[in-house]
Amino acid sequence: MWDLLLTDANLATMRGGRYAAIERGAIGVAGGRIAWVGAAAALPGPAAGLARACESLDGRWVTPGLVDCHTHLVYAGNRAREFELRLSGATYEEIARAGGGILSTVRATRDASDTRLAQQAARRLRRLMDEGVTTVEIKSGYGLDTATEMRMLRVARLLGDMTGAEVRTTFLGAHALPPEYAGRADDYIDLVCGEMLPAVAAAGLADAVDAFCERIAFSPRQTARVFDRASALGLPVKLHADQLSDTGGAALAARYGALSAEHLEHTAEAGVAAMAEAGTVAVLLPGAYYFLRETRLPPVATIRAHGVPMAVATDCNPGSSPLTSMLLALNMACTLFRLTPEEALAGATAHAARALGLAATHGTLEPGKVADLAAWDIDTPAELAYAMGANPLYAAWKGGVRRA
Ligand code: DI6
Ligand code: FE
Repeated sequence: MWDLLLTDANLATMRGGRYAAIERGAIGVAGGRIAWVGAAAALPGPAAGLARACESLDGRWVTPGLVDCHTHLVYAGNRAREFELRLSGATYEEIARAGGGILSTVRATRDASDTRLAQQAARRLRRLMDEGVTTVEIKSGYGLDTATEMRMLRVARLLGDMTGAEVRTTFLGAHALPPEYAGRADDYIDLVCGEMLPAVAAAGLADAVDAFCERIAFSPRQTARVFDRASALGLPVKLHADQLSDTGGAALAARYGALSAEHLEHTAEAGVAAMAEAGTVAVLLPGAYYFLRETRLPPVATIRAHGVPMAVATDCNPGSSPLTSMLLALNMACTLFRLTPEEALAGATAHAARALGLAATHGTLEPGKVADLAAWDIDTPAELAYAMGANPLYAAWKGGVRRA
């Protein structure tokens, strides 16, 4: 006897990163997992006898719950003033070098109470969930001292309890150089490796470790030191790679067997080939490309040609992508980066789960996987990427429990 049976649903199962659609399908849920998926005609008996609860979805589409695999959504304050400055000609890099940018958010975050941080972040997370997100990755990186980095990660974990979303946390201590270490980047990396990483690992606060490898942040050599320490502590790595310039970040990430390399606007073919070899997912962040008015596109055709799985995420953060809509990210992935709507949806489900190391349990509609589901008022799955500003979410389930 299943706990729940959804019938009269069209399913975009996203198996193998394709729609792999099943029309007139059904899904059985037991113990929070998907127990059965298939055409309703193939159900092993009359619906009423199979589950304690039965719900007809009247021909709506069901997809896996969306996975936003790259966000910085815990922070205080905002950067609307910086947005104005950029619109009158200042660049993101210039603002960062003048002590604004990420460091202005660091000041606001250090000053904010846990309660305030959690309230502001929960509002952003609920916006994502309103559009079918059931799993979200959240990075630290606006504390840049041990206490505040750990506070950010604790708040991120707390958000899971507050909202019912599944939260995966990433330690991003190497996001920017804090003012107290100005001119001493190697000393700061000593702190990240010698104090922050061991403390974060001992407290079990991070599922992965990230760094910003960029000329305004940390060099490949400094990034490698962080990755060596993370690997020694048994934590998987991922990297903000080649966003503003080609520092060889994608290849560096691949060398460490990274789960993912992200942004990639300036990645050359050799970096993509290394990712293919290592099984590293390419995480595309069209919101940041759009909001920074970038012109250099990530090498999508090359990524596709090498068979590297592409994920799509919001990069929700106050400076380069104040975006709380996965559906808009899907639209932008298509219009700006030329993904197909099918690739975009795979990037928000199957491949996003892979980017978080959750491929075995999340991201597709398959028996045995966690029953994270989204039901949509649409006629074709391509509509999810097509309609701008629409929200066709009808219902969402996290672990088989209805959330929206
Ligand atoms: N790249 C980004 O796009 C975000 N972090 C990063 O390393 C931006 C973070 C910010 O501007 O606050
Ligand atoms: Fe980011």
